[in-house]
Amino acid sequence: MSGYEYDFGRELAGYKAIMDGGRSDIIPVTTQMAEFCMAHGGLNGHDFFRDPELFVRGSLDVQRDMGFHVPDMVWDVYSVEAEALGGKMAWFDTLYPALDNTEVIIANEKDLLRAKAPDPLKTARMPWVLEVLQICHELTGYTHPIHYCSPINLAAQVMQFENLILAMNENPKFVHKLLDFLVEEVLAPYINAYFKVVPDAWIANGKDAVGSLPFITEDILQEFSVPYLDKLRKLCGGGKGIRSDNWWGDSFAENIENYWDVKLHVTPQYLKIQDPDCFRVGTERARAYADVRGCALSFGVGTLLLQNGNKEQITQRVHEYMEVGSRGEFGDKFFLYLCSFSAQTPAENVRYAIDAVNDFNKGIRPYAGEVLSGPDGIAPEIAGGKGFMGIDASGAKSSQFRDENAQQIYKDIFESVMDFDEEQCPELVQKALDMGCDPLAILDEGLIPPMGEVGDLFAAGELFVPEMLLAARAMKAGLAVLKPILTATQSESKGTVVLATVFGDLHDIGKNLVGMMLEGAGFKVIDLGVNTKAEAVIETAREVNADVIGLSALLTTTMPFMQMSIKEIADAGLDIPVIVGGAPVTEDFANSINATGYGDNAPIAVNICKKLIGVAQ
Ligand code: B1M
Repeated sequence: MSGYEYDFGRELAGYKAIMDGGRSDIIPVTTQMAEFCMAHGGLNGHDFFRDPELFVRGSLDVQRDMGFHVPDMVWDVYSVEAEALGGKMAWFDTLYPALDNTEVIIANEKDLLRAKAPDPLKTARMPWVLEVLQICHELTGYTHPIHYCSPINLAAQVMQFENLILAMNENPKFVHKLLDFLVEEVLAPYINAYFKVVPDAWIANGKDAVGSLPFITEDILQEFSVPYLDKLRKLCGGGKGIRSDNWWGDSFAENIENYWDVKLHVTPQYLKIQDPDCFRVGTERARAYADVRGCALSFGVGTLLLQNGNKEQITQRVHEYMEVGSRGEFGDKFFLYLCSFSAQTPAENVRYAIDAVNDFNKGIRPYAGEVLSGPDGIAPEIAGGKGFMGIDASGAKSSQFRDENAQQIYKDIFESVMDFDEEQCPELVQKALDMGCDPLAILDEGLIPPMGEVGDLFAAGELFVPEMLLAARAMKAGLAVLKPILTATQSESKGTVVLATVFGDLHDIGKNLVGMMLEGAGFKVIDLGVNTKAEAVIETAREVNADVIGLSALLTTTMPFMQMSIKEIADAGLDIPVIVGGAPVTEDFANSINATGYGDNAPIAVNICKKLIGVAQ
């Protein structure tokens, strides 16, 4: 017994040993589960994420009762620093609070000059975080790391993701200045304050949802991410504890071993690979890499499998990851990660996962020798079978645009969009007009097809998000030349789509891509943004006489709001088709909530809209 009020025992000691560069005779498991703890304890989000004692005890009570190995405190890790810079927050009863990202905090040099460095001991909820970590230490004896929002992700929070990506292209100097400010004036003081107030503190773990492939390219990673993580480490004492461990996208890397080298550079303590990448790449390949480097290793079991899988699926995945992870000379430097338990994860699934870990540690191994992961692995739908971000795992699809007879100028316009050339594209559109081409044909044969092509390449994993944004920008520059003429000739849009991310959900990158693709295909898009209640959707759809309503959700916890929205739309007497999409949404779910259509990815969403309004077969 440790003498602390909460005793996490032998597995915690093993985890600490691995973090210190040592070995463990037992495989520890870590996770992320604040929302589950809140729901399980019947607590309200407004109190839970504001009262430090309630947050710590509420989390520890559930973690102890469920038999977790390592105390876990994961608050709304992407919003604390942005809130301290003046960002507005959205608060919910049953969900994590989140930064209301509809407002840009820093848009330009002027805003940056005005930005005030927060005081970690006084500003917004930074002191709340420090208090949480102090209380956790008092109650458990464990020095829980601080989570910070990594520099590039924080830049995306203060500028909005799309603005950041475009600024990297147009005004990289400004982005570098912003990143310097965020690292020097916000993150380093915050982390250093934590090192001062929490006993034995030395680990600060960056959270980086948009800071890895395929949100950014490998070039962006090298120019705008890694140098700032290095700088942060330097400003915080230079130790290995300054890390950023939740990068995705391993399966998109051109050379995966090189990508892992970079991951190991920013997180020198261990290499962590999480689903869906872990399953796609294969545990054995990662094990082989870690054997060569002699480094610690961690595999992360996916959120959707943990929420929707049955006992067998969960146990099998946990056992494979533990078995392969713990093989060989360095196998005693392995820990398992359970990606996240949401408010909606059934408590029995949490137990299945923990039982599976404990059984494996006791030697109960019904799946010994079975390895399902890898490029040829059989991933059930739950494991991310539909791909990541709607990106197909099965390789490139053939291009839609292969018309040998297409005239040269349309081809040139097509190429200019594919080259993201926002100067040449409008010039070529003007040239086509000067040559007497029909403006509608320029649109339909020059500007719209490359967006379809870009969407297909994205869906095939051959283009990343920044490239899609740049292509959309070039297309829009060309469209700007055509617009006055199309309006003058009263050319109709293909139809009007009202688009929104549902209530409680602040994710908009996927929805925005769908919106861009719809615009690229000639639709008028009314985008209501994020965190949208059904009333707003209904009101707007009525007002604009919408042809289609599109709803997006990225959290399993906000999927019920999708269902409620569809019901309210029907109750309001609107006879408008509703299509749905987003990473956790499946065709079965869409059918079960009476959605008219389901878009696995952006190009599919566009095709469904075309079919719904009768412009495609
Ligand atoms: Co969040 N997040 N996040 N996050 N985030 C997820 C979704 C999560 C799975 C990560 C994880 O833990 N494994 C997890 C959810 C777990 C669950 O559901 N139970 C999660 C969590 C927990 C959270 C927070 C609670 C974290 C915290 O505060 N502790 C918080 C929640 C805030 C809130 O919304 N209330 C949060 C915050 C954030 C950021 C702000 C940092 C950032 C969002 C930035 C932004 O959107 N402006 C973020 C991100 C980026 C992610 C991940 C990494 C990526 C999501 C994304 O943008 N994908 C995500 C992990 C993952 O997905 N594996 C994660 C890229 C996008 C192109 O794909 O949206 O799927 P997607 O869109 C595709 C298709 O799905 C389809 O087309 C698109 C293109 O092909 N599609 C449609 C999308 N909408 C469609 C609509 C259609 C048709 C097709 O018809 C209308």
